[in-house]
Amino acid sequence: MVNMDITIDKIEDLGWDAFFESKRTELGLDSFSIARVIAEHRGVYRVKNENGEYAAKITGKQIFRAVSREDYPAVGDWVTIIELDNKQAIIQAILPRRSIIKRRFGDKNKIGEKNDVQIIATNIDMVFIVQSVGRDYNINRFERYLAIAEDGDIKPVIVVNKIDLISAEELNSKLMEIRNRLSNVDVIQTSTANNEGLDELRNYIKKGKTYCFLGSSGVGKSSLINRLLGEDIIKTENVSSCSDRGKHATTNRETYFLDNGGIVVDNPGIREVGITDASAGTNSLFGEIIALAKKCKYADCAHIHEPGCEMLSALKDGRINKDRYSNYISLKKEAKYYGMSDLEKKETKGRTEIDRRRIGRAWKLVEISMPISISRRSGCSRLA
Ligand SMILES: Nc1nc2c(ncn2[C@@H]2O[C@H](COP(=O)(O)OP(=O)(O)OP(=O)(O)O)[C@@H](O)[C@H]2O)c(=O)[nH]1
Ligand SMILES: [Mg+2]
Ligand SMILES: [Zn+2]
Repeated sequence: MVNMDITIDKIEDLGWDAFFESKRTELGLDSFSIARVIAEHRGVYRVKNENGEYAAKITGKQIFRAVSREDYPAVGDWVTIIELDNKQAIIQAILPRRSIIKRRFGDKNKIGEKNDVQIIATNIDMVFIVQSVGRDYNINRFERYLAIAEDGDIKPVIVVNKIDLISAEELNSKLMEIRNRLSNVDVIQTSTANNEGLDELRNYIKKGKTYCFLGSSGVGKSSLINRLLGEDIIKTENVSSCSDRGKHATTNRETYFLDNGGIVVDNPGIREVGITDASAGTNSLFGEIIALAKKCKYADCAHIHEPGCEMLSALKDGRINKDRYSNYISLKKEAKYYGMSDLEKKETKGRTEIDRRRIGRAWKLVEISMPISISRRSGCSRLA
């Protein structure tokens, strides 16, 4: 694997610090070897410490005891291991996480159908949220990623990439739109084609800290990391010329070590940025909207059609931005479902259960016909 030959002298070079040291001591795990999960592929974790890298697994007993996805190790985790022969190891325990980036995936329109949580990475200090200025660019998507970052208590930085593809005027209007909508976030503009903004990106990266690149497929996450590495270590793939979508060149989460001591996690492109219980995130992300919500005369107002709703009147007279409002409402709806108690979830599920049974057959047909619609999409018949 790519980073195999990178040896580290001390565990601090992998991001270990006083926080994890104290957790380890608190849990009485001082006598066990520790390592960091740097990659995952189908239930096998690659873990690394000052003695090298190991292919590690968890025990059947741990799988049996796992209640949710969060009980499994994830890339970025600190774990205690038992070293075996041939650079194999068994993961014994996961140390408490300092931060966690997770998303919900599944069909957000079909409440109760499938709402799985995926852990993207843990113990991340800063997240770079990347979009390319191409046709797939969407400012709402930044807001979704920001909600995920805030929920994980991780500082986000917006990276607008491929700026070589548009004119200075177009770029300025995009940046202005970002500044108007997302005023408290750092924004950098980059191009791996002409190296613009790469020094600025590099300046964010500090020794012993861990960074994560998030964004859709094809936006240039791996290309940016290659620039930081100083050579093309990670495989990249051209985007489809007609749809402007990436081809999912990166398939596994993988950690890279930069010369300046920074630790960087590359991620596969994310298809759908479903938020989990990001209500905390949405609360500070939409500060001015929340303030209006508090002024609303109905305590349980949904701010969608209630007559006399303060938010709707602000929307009408232009005190709040229409796009921000609609993104807020849709994120809130998602977060609300996620924040429901188990009982509420069951009730909602019960309602959809009947519908699901009724459309059971149609459901199967949809699954079977999927590859056709995918191949149609990549065949770009739209533009032919
Ligand atoms: N014009 C231009 N092309 C770029 C830039 N950055 C990346 N690309 C190209 O965009 C394509 C996709 O880049 P990747 O780095 O593979 O994108 P990714 O985000 O890692 O995609 P996945 O691994 O599929 O999630 C490649 O052909 C890159 O050469 C840029 O700044 N400008
Ligand atoms: Mg990639
Ligand atoms: Zn209201």
